[in-house]
Amino acid sequence: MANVCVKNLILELHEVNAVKFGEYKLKSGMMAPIYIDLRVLVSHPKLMNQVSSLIYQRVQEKELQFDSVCGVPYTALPLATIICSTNELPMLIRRKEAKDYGTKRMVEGSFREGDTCLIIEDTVTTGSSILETAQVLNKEGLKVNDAIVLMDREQGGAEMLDSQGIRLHPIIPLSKVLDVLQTAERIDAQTVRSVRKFIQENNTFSPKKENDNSTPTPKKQRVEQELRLSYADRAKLPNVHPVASKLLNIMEEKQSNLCVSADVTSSEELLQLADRLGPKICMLKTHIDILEDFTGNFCEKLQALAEKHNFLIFEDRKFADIGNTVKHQYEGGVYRISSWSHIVNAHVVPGPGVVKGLSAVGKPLGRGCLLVAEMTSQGSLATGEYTKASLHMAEEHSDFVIGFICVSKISQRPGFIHMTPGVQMQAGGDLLGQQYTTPEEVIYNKGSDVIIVGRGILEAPDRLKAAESYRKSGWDAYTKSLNQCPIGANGLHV
Ligand code: S5P
Repeated sequence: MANVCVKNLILELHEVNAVKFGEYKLKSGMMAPIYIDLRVLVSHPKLMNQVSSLIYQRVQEKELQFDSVCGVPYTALPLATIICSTNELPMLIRRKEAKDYGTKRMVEGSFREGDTCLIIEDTVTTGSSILETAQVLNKEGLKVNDAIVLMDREQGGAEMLDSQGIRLHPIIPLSKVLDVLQTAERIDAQTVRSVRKFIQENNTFSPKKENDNSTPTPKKQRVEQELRLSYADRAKLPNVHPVASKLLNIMEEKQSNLCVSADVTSSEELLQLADRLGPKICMLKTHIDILEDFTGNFCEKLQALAEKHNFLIFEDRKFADIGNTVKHQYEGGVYRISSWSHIVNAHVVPGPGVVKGLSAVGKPLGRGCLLVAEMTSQGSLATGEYTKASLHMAEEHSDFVIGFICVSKISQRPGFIHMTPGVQMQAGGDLLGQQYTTPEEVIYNKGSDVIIVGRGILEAPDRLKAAESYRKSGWDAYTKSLNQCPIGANGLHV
C-alpha cells in the first residue's frame, strides 16, 4: 500500500464525522467538546485501507515482533483483518460475548502457548479496552508486549498500559488532530482551547516523568477518574497478588467495599459482630491485642465466620520494628497472627527490613500486607517523602505487599488496593485527633477502594442497619465513579 499522509487522513476523518466538535453528552451527563467515533470507517473503504496501511507502516517502523495480530472488537476487527490479509499475517479473533466464558473458546484462530500477539485498536482513552483484550489473550497463554492505536486521546491510556507491561504505539495523537484541523481552518482557536482543557482535566492517569520518583500527585478533583477499572477487571489482571485478587472478587460479588473495624474488647462481642455484619462486608479488621479475654480457639471461630460469610480478616497490627523482631511478632507469641489473618499492615519507618521480615513468614502462607502510607490522625507525619517511600517499598515488594492504608489513592497500579479509615457519614473528628471523611468523598473523590468504618457502625443504635447504609454508600460511590467513565465498554466515547 502507498504511504499515507497523516494530515490528509485527519481532514478526511473529520469530513466523514469520525471526529466531531460541539457539545456531546457523556453517559455520566458530563458535557464533552469532542466526539471520536471510528465506527463510521466501515462505510468508507478508501479510508479503511488508508488507516490499515498507516497502522502497518507503524508496525514496520517500530520493527515489532509478534506471532499474530488481534484487533480489539469491534471497530478494530475489520482493520486487523485488512492488515493481516494484505500482509499475510496470522490473525486471532477475541470473542466478546461474556456468556461464552467456560463453554466456548474466547480466542479463535491457531496459536501456541507462549506466542506473542500484537493488539490493534482504533482509539485509546483510558487503555481499558486494550487491557481487557490483553487479559483474555493472556488467559489463553498468549503474551502481549505491544499495541498499536490509530487515535490517542492523550488522556493517560499509554501510561496505564505501560504500568501493565504493554507498550502503546499511537499513530495520531489528539493534539495533532487539533493542530491540523485548526491550520485547515476547520475549527477555531476557542474550540481547540476547550478541547485541550477538557482533555487536561479528564486525564485518566497521572504520567510519571523519567527520573521522577515522586508520588503521582492526586488530582484535585476526582482521583477515581484515573483508571475506572472495575474491581472485577482488576482482580483479573495478570500481575495482581492473589490476596488482592481474592478481595477484589469478594467486593464485586458482595457489592461491598466496606471493611468493619471491629474495635471491641470482648471475644464474644467480636464474633457476634462478625456473624451479624458478615454478609455486608468484604473484610473485618481486628486489633487482637485489645481483646480482654483472648484464647487460642477464638481465631478458629473467627476464621469459620470468615469462611461462612466470605470476608477476609485483616489484623491491624501495624508492625514497626526491625525485620527479625516483626517476624517473631507476626508468627509467634500468644496471637500467632500469621496463622489466621489474611492481611496485616506495617509502618515503613524501619525501612524495607520490616517488609522482608513479614514476608518471610507471610509469603509462604499466601498472606498479603498493606503499608501505612498515610494516617488519618491530625498532625500525622506520614506525608510527602514518607508516603513516597512507602509507595516505592510497595512496588519493590509487590509479591507480598497488596496495597496501602492511606487517605487517598497514591498509586496508579490497578493491582494495589487503597484502604481508607477515618470514615463516617458526617465529616468531623473525635477528641483524640481522628479525622473523619464520608464514604462518597473517600471512594469517589479520593479514589480509594475500601472504606474502613469503626465507631460509625459500632456506636450506631442498630449496627446491622448502619453497616448496610455504609455498604450502600461506599458501593454507590464506586458505581458512580465507574459510570462517570467517558469511554464506553466498547472503546467509544459516549
Ligand atoms: O490512619 C489510620 C490508620 C488506621 S488502620 N487511622 C485509623 O483510624 N486507623 C484504624 O481505623 C484505627 O486504628 C481504628 O481501628 C480504625 C478507625 O476507627 P473509627 O472508630 O475511628 O472509625
